[in-house]
Amino acid sequence: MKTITFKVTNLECTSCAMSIDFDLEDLKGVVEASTNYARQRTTVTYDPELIDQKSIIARLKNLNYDVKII
Ligand SMILES: [Cu+2]
Repeated sequence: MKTITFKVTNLECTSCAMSIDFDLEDLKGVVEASTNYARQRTTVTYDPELIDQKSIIARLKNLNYDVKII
């Protein structure tokens, strides 16, 4: 398993944070997603044999979130 942390700069409320987590956890290979609204951070644990970092970021961008890898 690998873990990455992104900064998501345009979250508007805690339910945005929750819906990011649900969306990411729908992706095959994502084990856990956890977004902290106050810190504007999403931490994702994933299986690198099933999904890569690029696909996870692409998913967030599709949802119109601004993502920076930190
Ligand atoms: Cu919101």
